[in-house]
Amino acid sequence: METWEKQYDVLADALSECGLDVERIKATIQRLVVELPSWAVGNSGTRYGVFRQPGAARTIWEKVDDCAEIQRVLGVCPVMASHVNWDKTDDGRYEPVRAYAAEKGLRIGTVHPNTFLGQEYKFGSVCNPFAEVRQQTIDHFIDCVRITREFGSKSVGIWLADGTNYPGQDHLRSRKHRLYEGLKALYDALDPDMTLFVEYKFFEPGFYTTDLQDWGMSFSMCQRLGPRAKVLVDLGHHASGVNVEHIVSILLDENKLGGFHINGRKYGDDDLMAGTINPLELFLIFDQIVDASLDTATATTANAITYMLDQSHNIEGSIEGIIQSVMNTQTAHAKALLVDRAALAAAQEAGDVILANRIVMAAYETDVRPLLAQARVEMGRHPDPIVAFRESGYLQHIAATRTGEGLGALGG
Ligand code: RM4
Ligand code: MN
Ligand code: MN
Repeated sequence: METWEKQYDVLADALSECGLDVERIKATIQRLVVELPSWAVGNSGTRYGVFRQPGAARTIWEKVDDCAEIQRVLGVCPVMASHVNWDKTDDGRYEPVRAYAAEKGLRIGTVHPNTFLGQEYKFGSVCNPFAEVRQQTIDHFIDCVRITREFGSKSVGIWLADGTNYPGQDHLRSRKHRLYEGLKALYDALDPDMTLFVEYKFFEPGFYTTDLQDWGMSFSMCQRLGPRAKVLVDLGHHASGVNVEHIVSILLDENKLGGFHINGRKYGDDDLMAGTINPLELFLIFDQIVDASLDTATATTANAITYMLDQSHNIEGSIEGIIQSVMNTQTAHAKALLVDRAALAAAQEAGDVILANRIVMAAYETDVRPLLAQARVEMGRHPDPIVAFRESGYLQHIAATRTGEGLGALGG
């Protein structure tokens, strides 16, 4: 018997004694799907430079191969999200990608239009003061819907680089009106079974104003657009000190939370591996989601959330960085499933602040590694996906066979 197996037996007994249903918890862990970002398996980096990785994926086909390998070791990532301008096919057709992905056990997830890689976008895309650029953006959106359809995907995720750098540069309320018109054109172009995720970010590349700068702005746009528009929360897109789990709880309560771009941050939009810098925050976010999943008023929204990674692996190996990020996400989720919600409700009703906090922290402080290992083994996976990946020889294989440079996010 391996050490973790003994630890699992002890933990499972302890959790059962607390009245938790361990089998149900494992099943919930196994069901949490994380979409893999195609743009993170290619070379990615910062605006200062990109450290190229041996064997980095060069095409969407190779990105599918890498994501299939990640899925092989994890079992909870059968979906690859795409960023259209980094994932172009030679002939502009995408059904073949869908078929190739399906052969590898994957489907294509959220499709991200790209309205920032082009000289024309200097003053923005949909908010641009020039009508011809706005029209060009809308044409791109409509083409993205076609691509989404060909991929067999049901969601489009929009993040806009629109903003201004100087007071007076543009008329802010006019930009808001242009923003709505642009998003409405995209929303109206969607097939009836497609969802639009609207992402916000507080700054960058605009350093004075950003047209969708916080959840309130995304939320009000989504409200006006309609029921198939939902807010996407990128964990790195908030100012320091902002309480992200509180935002998540409000969006859940409004049934307007659509998805996440999960990553880690210390300062700004750092795109570090999920759960590496502030694992407590990630846990508290999942705590809100698990809580909402138990409430009939919010369960449908909570259970339909799309989880994606949005990261940039600048110094760590991309594939290992992604695997570790999914594992850290699972850790936060598993801990949130351990919160004794009945005891917590009682402590809150009694106004017992210390006890209420202790109950939440007891879950956070539980070592869930044996539980996750068991959940993985029951899915036919290795208890430690990083070890499985290292033992596979996949990295050596791609390093030897892929010559030339692979490009991903910011990898140009
Ligand atoms: C943004 C945002 C988007 C991502 C781009 C590349 O900061 O996170 O989701 O697609 O970067
Ligand atoms: Mn993002
Ligand atoms: Mn970002």
